[in-house]
Amino acid sequence: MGIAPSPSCTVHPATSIARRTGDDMGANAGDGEGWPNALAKYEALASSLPSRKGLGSALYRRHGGFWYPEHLMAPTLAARGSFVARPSDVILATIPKSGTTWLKALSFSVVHRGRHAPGSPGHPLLGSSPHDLVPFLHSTYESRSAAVAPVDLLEAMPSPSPRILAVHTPLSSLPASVRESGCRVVYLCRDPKDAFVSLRHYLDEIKPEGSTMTPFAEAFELLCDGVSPFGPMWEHAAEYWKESLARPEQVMFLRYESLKEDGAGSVRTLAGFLGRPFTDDEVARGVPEAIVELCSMQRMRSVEANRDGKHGAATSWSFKNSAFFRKGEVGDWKEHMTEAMAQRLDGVVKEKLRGTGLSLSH
Ligand code: PPS
Repeated sequence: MGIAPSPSCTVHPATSIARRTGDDMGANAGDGEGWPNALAKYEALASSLPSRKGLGSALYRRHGGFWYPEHLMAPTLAARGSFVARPSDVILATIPKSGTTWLKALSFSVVHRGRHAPGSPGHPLLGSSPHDLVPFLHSTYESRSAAVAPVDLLEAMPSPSPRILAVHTPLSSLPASVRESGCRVVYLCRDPKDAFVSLRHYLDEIKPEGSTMTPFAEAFELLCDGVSPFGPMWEHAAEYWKESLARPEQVMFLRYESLKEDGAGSVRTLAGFLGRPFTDDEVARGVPEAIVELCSMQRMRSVEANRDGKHGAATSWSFKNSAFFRKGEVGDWKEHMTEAMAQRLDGVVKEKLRGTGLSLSH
């Protein structure tokens, strides 16, 4: 069992936590010889961690003060044990259902716009899922194949440079090299009520055949208790929020609702943070707006790879990419939660974030 991160901590504690918990045992977690033996060791460690029923059909494991879907615990620990970040890397961090897919598409378009103009018919986002263009770090570590060691896969990535990777991992459990390398981290949060409703729909859609979902009311209670994927969600956001204040050049804090409200403005801010500000000429040509349009729900939904393609085809949990695109609205929680539930969750989140200056409810 890991050490719970301190809510008031603004300094990245990953290195010291790794030493204390011993979950860096697979120094060779990524190399060919040690893999997948190292994964087996991480799986043994993961299965020894405290567990609890989750919000959908899967069990959660607790590590470092956060709850992880069971199948992602070992890959997350393995990534932490061996991933070596580069200064040029871009890491996108979210709690599930906060707009990860959208942020992946936007970041890819911004970073690679020199090579792929957002209006071009051959743009990669019109042929591939954002999740294939910007993989989750943990997905690389889910591979059981001895032939493809995660470190080699990650080293071979990408063409084109820089690497853009996504994580749901709490800041305090990221590989230490993320902070040490100085690479940029973009965090996207969303109103917890909408994220919860979105999560429930998603979990229901992707649940393995024959499995049953935790009832809605029970799942809501778990959420309010801090039990959610990579949650407590307020703690997850607070860690990144504090880091974005302490190290604004490395960590940027974004909101789903702001992206909806001012897409082009948000994309311009994102581009600046990523060291690729739009030129006056690009602004005059409407490039930020073109990126917003390319990554819009409507456009993304119409792409065949997003409609019929599969996510996680190489892993044990595979489902259709269409599960990542539902409504994409702000305030959809009103269709699924009572006012009393909303007030309860808002109250819990407000209380937990007291003194941080952060508010998550929209
Ligand atoms: S995941 O599984 O964590 O990667 O899911 P994530 O992408 O974070 O969240 C899915 C929700 O984001 C909505 N979505 C979008 N909103 C706006 N624009 C675009 N392009 C977009 N793409 C996905 C998606 O519909 C889910 O939200 P809900 O509320 O369920 O519609």
